[in-house]
Amino acid sequence: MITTVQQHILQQQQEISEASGTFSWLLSGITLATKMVEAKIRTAGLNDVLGAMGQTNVQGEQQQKLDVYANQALLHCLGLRDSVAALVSEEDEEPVTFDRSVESGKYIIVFDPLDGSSNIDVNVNVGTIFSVLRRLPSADAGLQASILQPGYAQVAAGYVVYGPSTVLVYTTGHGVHAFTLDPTIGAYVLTKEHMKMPQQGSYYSVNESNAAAWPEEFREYVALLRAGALGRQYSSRYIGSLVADFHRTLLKGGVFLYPPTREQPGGKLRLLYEANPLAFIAEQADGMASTGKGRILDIKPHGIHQRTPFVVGSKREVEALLYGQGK
Ligand code: AHM
Ligand code: MG
Repeated sequence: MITTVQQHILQQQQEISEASGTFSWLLSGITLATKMVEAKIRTAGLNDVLGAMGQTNVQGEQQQKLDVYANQALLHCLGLRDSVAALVSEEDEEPVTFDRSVESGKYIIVFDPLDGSSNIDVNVNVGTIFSVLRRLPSADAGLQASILQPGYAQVAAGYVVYGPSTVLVYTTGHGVHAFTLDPTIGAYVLTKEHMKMPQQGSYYSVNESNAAAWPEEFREYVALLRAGALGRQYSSRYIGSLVADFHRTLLKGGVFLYPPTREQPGGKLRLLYEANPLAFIAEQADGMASTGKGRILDIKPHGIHQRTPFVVGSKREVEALLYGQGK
């Protein structure tokens, strides 16, 4: 018998403290939106959704038509759920907030609607990343305080990778589970439960064209991997879609890194909707996620679009960066 993601979340919900169906109803908003995005991507060359929108987003990046579509799909599908207090998107400068009481509007969803959008036009994998936070109960804690919680406070996180098949991976802090979209029935069906990242892998994944602009310790680290100092002969793999590079790292092990550069000393990737959710998943799968100095999930955010250096992957590789190769 198949298990759909909806059934799985309901089962998980009974095991965790969420007694009502609220949480599964909330996540069903995400799965619905990603199915809408999937349908658009699948036929991207046939309809007029490829290419740029002609405007830039809050990050100063060219918005692609599919970026805008994916953002609207998520805002629409989630905004209708009573349990949502705020939606925070890579594409919107400010959070979208809803006038709902603390009792009903219990959750905040933070998302990157279409990650890796530079890959859309060339038919390469893209993805959606999401993170769920609980609104802080205190009456005087404004929504901003609830949004800027450290990653360890996430109640759920996940992503969808739109690849040869469409795969959804999520955690609620009770393991990492993967579902594949079965297009014949339109449902995400359980394909891997309690996923674990290998303790060491054979791939490293980084945009090496930036090497001259990295801090010295990152250059030395990648040189060490190349030299086989961790007892493995590494190959490099870099898709340029974080979700796809992370998904491979989750399955095969190894390390993905986006170090700081001279131009971007704070790193390129965003903390709230890229690094935090993937760090939560990595740790749940026995992997690690770090800035190169400390744990991603411990960072106290100060802004919703804040960036961070990001190193994620198998324990062996991440520890080698943090503590040196002997560890
Ligand atoms: P995006 O959210 O605008 O798509 O940007 C994030 C992407 C990640 O998916 C990917 O890891 C990274 O940017 C690639 O950056 P670069 O082209 O500098 O290697
Ligand atoms: Mg992104």
